[in-house]
Amino acid sequence: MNFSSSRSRKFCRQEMGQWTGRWVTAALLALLCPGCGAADLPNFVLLFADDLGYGDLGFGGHPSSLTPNLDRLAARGLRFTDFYATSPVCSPSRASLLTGRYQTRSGIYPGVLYPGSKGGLPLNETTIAEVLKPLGYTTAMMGKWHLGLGANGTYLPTRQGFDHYLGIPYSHDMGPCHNLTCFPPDVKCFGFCDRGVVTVPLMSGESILQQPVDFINLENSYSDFATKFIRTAAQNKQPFFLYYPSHHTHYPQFAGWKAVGRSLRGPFGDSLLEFDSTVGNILQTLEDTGVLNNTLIFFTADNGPELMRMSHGGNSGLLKCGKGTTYEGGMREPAIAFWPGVIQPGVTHSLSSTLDVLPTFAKLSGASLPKVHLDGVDMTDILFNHGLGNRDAMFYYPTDPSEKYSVFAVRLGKYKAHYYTRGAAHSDTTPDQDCHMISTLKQHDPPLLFDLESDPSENYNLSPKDHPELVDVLQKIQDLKDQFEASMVFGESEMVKEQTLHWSPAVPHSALPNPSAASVEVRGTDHVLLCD
Ligand SMILES: [Ca+2]
Repeated sequence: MNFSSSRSRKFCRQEMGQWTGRWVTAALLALLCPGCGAADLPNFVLLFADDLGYGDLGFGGHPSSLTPNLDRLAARGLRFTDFYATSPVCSPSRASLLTGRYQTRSGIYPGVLYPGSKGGLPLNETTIAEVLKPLGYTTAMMGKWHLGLGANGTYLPTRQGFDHYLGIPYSHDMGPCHNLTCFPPDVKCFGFCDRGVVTVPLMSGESILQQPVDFINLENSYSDFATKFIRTAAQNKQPFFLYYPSHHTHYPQFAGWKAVGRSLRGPFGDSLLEFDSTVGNILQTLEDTGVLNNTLIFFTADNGPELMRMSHGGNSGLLKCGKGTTYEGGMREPAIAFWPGVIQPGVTHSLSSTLDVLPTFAKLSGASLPKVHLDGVDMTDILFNHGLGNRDAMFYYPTDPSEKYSVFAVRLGKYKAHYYTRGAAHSDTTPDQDCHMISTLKQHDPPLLFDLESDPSENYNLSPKDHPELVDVLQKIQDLKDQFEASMVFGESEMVKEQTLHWSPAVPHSALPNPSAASVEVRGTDHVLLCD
């Protein structure tokens, strides 16, 4: 696991290590060590699981999940106990991860984008890939985009700073799946996916490679794509950013030959294992190419488990409810930062969020921050000093944020105040009826208040009547909420724009459930996007 084959670079690193006794930013390194060029900029691998709960992983205590590679990252990296996504559903959570801004600013609300959505993440939003590109990074993404498709691929990853893309541009249940094979040899996908739309495509860049996608071999394709990308970047001594938002473990689960039947947990466990195997392949490739010690790997997930799928959904562990809700189970996620020799193994209880990834990568690379209102803060104090970090509060938006209701809950330190609560269909079927769709919107005045350190399950409301000492806490939270709301400028909603099936990726008519659903133009073996 050589840091670099260059003796001068090793010398520079050793000198810097002696000088600081710990990590320094790449920008500072470049300033003090002119011999260390672009190849010394850190690489970034961002792993983003889908609908994965706080209790789903082996290191999180799940008894039958099999995640040896994520467990390895957790054991040798820094594990976050108090890490949050910004939304309990997919698209808005992804918008915040890639921009460092709440989804309300970029207009990725309410709900999620669909194959026929006209809107997408606005091109004037700056993604992590676009932050890194000016420094000479090569960038790639594989997996689930879900930030829009648009006319002629207007909103695809290739238009948002990613040099290379292989993946499904939205959720893999957003197309008919009842006749598709999700597990070998020929186990059909469980349940019903969306109908009345085209089958789900696999895209390379802005062209369609397959439609419908071949679920059995999809993960192999991703692993090969990652291997090739990392090897090429390492050979060219070019810093890189690989973003892998996985389709696993969103419904319907799928897996290939190497994972099917191998976990004790059934389809969800096999799907999770297959994702884990790609994590292992990425780790091995980083090691084989000699760049592992110059690469930060960050892992987390977009939102909590879809409990309505029962054993085919995930598990939020001791947290209340799951996907679709602003209870902890909807938005609090497992997270790991792994950088051997640089980030010391351990556990941090510091409050952190997907919002903080962009500012952190920018700090580590010396990149300029976008000149917009960022909601994320730099996590380097947490990563390198195991410090408290710079985040004081977390604001919980529901799936349908509005200026009228604003945030449903606020976390300040160990306290969380719920101003509104509501169940969700995504979290139906659990014994706790608060999670269910029948639990309609309820306002709380004074807010429900929970101490998440002594009561992470949000069981015991601390009423100010019984706890007068907490009146000040509630006031501080209210002040923060007022301040946050004053800073919030809602972007125009991208979701309410017109939806037309003609915006969907085109496919050969023979592959369509309804041949009139899309038009097609074939060039060689690729099918291109057409919009009427
Ligand atoms: Ca999701």
